[in-house]
Amino acid sequence: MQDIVISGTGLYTPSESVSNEELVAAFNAYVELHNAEHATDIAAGDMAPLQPSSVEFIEKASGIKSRYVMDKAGILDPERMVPHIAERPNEEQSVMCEMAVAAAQEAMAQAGKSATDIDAVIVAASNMQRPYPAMAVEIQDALGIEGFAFDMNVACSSATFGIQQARDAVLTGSARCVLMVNPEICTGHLNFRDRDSHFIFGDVCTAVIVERADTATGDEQYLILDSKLQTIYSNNIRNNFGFLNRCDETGISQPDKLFVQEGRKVFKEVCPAVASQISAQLEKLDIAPERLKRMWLHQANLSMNQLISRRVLGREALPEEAPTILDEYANTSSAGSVIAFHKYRQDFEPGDLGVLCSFGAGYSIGSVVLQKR
Ligand code: CO8
Repeated sequence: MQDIVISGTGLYTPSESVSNEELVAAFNAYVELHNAEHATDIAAGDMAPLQPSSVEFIEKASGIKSRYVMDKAGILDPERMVPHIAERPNEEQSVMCEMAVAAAQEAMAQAGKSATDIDAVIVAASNMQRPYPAMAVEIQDALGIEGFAFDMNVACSSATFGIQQARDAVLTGSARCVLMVNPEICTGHLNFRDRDSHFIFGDVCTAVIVERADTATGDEQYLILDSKLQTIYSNNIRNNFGFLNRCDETGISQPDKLFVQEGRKVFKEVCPAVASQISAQLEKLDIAPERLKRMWLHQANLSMNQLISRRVLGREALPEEAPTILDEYANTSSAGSVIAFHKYRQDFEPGDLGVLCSFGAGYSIGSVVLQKR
């Protein structure tokens, strides 16, 4: 079998960031407005008052301290609580394309690849800004890449599933080299009026170059030793937004048309499944857990990552063994584990091993075992 490598990664980070303090102040201003507006019903016991959010809760429950966003003003306006992202004319580059091009250019430069070296573009993300034409085709055109391009969605696991699709395309010879990008505008699908989830997500875009080892010329190459995907149906993370919404007016603008979850259940059900998948994969590859230098884990919740790494390693992981970026970026869905990989691998020596792993809605779990060449 051909050796396939990841030879470059790129990261686009929005310029604006929102701290927990800013987010909670906006949420609590909204709560005061809402409760004042419904004071009569609340006093009569016909409506429960909304409860304020808390910085301490957010940091303790999730490990998140801030998030990058495409538009801060709209999110922090208690009368709006939705980012302002203006529609653009069809002739203009769309916003997801713009962020993807920036991340892709960094990944291509790192891999030493030009547009003519790449045969396919995969856009793998939780939410596409439109159904068609595929975001991937617009991005392909913007970068001047020939060949084919398509979009795919496996929620938080989109990137690892995308890496496997890219690897398969290179293995079968349908592409020499694939660009896989993850534009995530999570704030567009986040209910900033929901106390349980308003703090969870941020915006970002990551990019990965996958190619045959014998064509790779970049300084940093990571051999894909194995890639394992798993899906298990669950309604505990769900978003019912879709093209059929207009066919039933009663559902329009209801909370289930944005991100909703049973966070506790997700935590309890997903962590053991992820740890078992990684452990079984390492056993199959005959890699003892102590040989793993790093786990670039999905960035949803700090305690989740501590639990998963503890189960895999059989002891507490050192911070550098399972690096955290969610404190600064929050949950960026599919991009989270790729951000961790992009930022925390400079100390890798040839032969060092790591696992890139994502998990989330579906449920979906993807784990890719990598070795530095
Ligand atoms: N401030 C103060 N108190 C709060 C707040 C708040 N903001 N929110 C809840 N509380 C209170 C609750 O009311 C509750 O009070 P009580 O005990 O009196 O009932 C108490 O705090 C505890 O609440 P929870 O049980 O909900 O709190 P947890 O400790 O479980 O923490 C978390 C909540 C952080 C959400 C945690 O459960 C978690 O992280 N779970 C895992 C979630 C996860 O990984 N989800 C993956 C989703 S991402 C994904 O798959 C991609 C989706 C696609 C992207 C979509 C883009 C938008």
